[in-house]
Amino acid sequence: MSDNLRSKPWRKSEYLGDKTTSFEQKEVIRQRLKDNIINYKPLHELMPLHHTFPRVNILLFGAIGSGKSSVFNTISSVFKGKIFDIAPVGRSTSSISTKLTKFQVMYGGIAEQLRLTIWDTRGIDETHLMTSQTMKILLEGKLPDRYPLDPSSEVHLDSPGINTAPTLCDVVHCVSIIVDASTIDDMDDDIYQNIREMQTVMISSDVPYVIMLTNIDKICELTKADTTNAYKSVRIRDAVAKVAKKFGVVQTAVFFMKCYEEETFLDVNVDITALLALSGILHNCETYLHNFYETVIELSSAQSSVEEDNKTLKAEIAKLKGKINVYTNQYNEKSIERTKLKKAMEEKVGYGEKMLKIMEYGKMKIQASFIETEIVALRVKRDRLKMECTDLLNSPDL
Ligand SMILES: Nc1nc2c(ncn2[C@@H]2O[C@H](COP(=O)(O)OP(=O)(O)O)[C@@H](O)[C@H]2O)c(=O)[nH]1
Ligand SMILES: [Mg+2]
Repeated sequence: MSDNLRSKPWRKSEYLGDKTTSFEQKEVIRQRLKDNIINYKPLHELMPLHHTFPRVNILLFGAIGSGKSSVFNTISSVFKGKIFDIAPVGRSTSSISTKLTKFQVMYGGIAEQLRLTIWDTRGIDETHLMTSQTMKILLEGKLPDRYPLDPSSEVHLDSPGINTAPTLCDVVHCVSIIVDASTIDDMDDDIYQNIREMQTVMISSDVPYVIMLTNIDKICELTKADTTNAYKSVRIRDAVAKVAKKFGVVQTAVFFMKCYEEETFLDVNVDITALLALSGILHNCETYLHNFYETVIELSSAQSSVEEDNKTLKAEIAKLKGKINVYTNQYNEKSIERTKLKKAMEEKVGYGEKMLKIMEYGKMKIQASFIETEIVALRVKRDRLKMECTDLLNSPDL
């Protein structure tokens, strides 16, 4: 395969234009892509006002060593703004992550989380292929975080921690099948057949899946030098075409990224490529939720209305505070006026005019106290909502 770049990207992206992008422009693109995902709310455009579905669940599935944990670590690093390895990454053929781990992606400090969860699994090898039953249970969201997952052995549904009544919030909304781009041709046949078999389980469970190519830096020097070159690289284009054919998917269902392995600093090109791939996965999660629209609405309302109402109340309070400032100023002006009037009265100047001013002042005073009452009522309402929020956050269902 030839190693060269096309003059125009073989895959169009609204972010990466045809022309060479400067470093400064790339910084802006990275921020825009990050902001889009930070502000991502599942099925947001189709939600009634104040409704939010909590988060989407993305399962990483593939052979041991294909780069599943690295995919999570890379995404996590992008949002942390520094290299951040949470999921253990193994260099040997036997994976070190044996438990199903449900990772939250944090951004801008420990308290903020993206509305997505990434599920990392141990992965499969020749002697530990996944059974259809295990995949089905996994997709149904019955297995808790930290469940010791041996893909080849049976899951006992009476084991502790099993969620026997999962809702649409608990299920997998998209599977990302991780494939090492440098070993597409050398993939063990048992592993390949197992992934194909699992694809049929995903189809019968209505869960969309995509292919995620890792190690793209290993098959293209130009991509190694600048990861966004992957969009113009003939080698990456050919690898995408090959893997799409191998797994029976359309080429647009194949995404790719270079994972951080030994770097100590972030690279804007690695970040952009990873963010574009994650955006593609989120798009597939949206498709899933769209198919279960009614249930999504049902599950969204209860949790979010309190949160949204609280925000609205805060905005109302801020507005009222502004109003009260205006009234206070007017009140003070009137007080000064009153003092002057009193003085004028004492000096026995035009009695009718003074009376009018005094009445105006009284009106302002009533208005101000009315606003005060409104503020107190809103505070009570807000505090009640805050308590409701706390109850909800502590509820075992969340
Ligand atoms: N050069 C390079 N190495 C990668 C990439 N993705 C993963 N690796 C390396 O591949 C090895 C296996 O990755 P790991 O995430 O542990 O695979 P897992 O078993 O599927 O979780 C590790 O040494 C990673 O650093 C990549 O995109 N480029
Ligand atoms: Mg791993």
